[in-house]
Amino acid sequence: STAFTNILTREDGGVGIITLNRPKALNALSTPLMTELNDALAQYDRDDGIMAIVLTGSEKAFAAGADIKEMRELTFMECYKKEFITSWTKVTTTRKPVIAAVSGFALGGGCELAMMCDIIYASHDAKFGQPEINLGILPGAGGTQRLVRAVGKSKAMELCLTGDMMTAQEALAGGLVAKVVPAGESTVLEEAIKTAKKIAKKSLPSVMMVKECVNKSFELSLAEGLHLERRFFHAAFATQDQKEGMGAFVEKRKPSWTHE
Ligand code: CO8
Repeated sequence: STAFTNILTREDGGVGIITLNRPKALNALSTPLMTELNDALAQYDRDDGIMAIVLTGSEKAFAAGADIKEMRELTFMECYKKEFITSWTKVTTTRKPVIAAVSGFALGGGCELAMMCDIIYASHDAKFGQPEINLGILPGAGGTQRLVRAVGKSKAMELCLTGDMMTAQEALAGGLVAKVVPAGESTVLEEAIKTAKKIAKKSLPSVMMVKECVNKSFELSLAEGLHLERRFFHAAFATQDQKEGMGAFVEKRKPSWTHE
């Protein structure tokens, strides 16, 4: 497997774990880091031994945003011609589920990267925000779009216009995160891995179909979304895992998935 310098990867029980690893820069998202992240995600998506992915950072920062030192001197023409950050979206096209385990700062592009994931778990001291306004710019990868869908217009406007941070508890109340892990025995990363392992034990085709349908709910009308879901539901009856899953239930045994 590829040697990475800005991220760490390891595998555990069918779960691929990617750790953003630029601790001195609070995991600022640079072009080299995002290129490695894209590659690691693509590798796990192709790997038959991996059923789910966890993306995390350090205790102090999931990621404090795009790398301001890299962006400082960028011109419009460079951004435009080179399509700056346009390819930083591999998380959104990864077909296996991706869980973000957020500890510390998830700011700017860090918050946006977490929002590209399918589930966000936050530690009790996680902080989310879109501070781009303080740099004379605006969010560039979903801060004005995904955040609105997650927490509603008023809270998203407040965050994007003031640059203020939101606590893990506020993020939970707003529906941005699925769980806040309190200080104590287990870390947010451990909780995310536990959930990823639970998902890794399901039939992968149904996992992927669920993910595709839920994500399409953001793009489609209700009628179109329900139609897509119904067609996938029909298609699930073409899988071996449907026969196995229902057979196992009726025969009162555990299913043994072939993922086909
Ligand atoms: N870029 C580059 N370096 C950073 C960044 C960053 N975003 N954030 C922190 N660092 C560096 C600091 O420069 C510092 O480096 P050094 O030791 O060399 O001075 C080191 O990390 C530690 O940071 P601080 O000393 O500032 O640590 P504090 O604990 O005092 O403060 C904060 C932590 C509050 C998180 C603070 O670092 C901060 O405000 N960071 C910037 C946050 C920010 O503005 N983020 C938005 C960036 S713009 C953006 O993300 C555009 C989105 C593009 C889309 C991306 C798609 C995925």
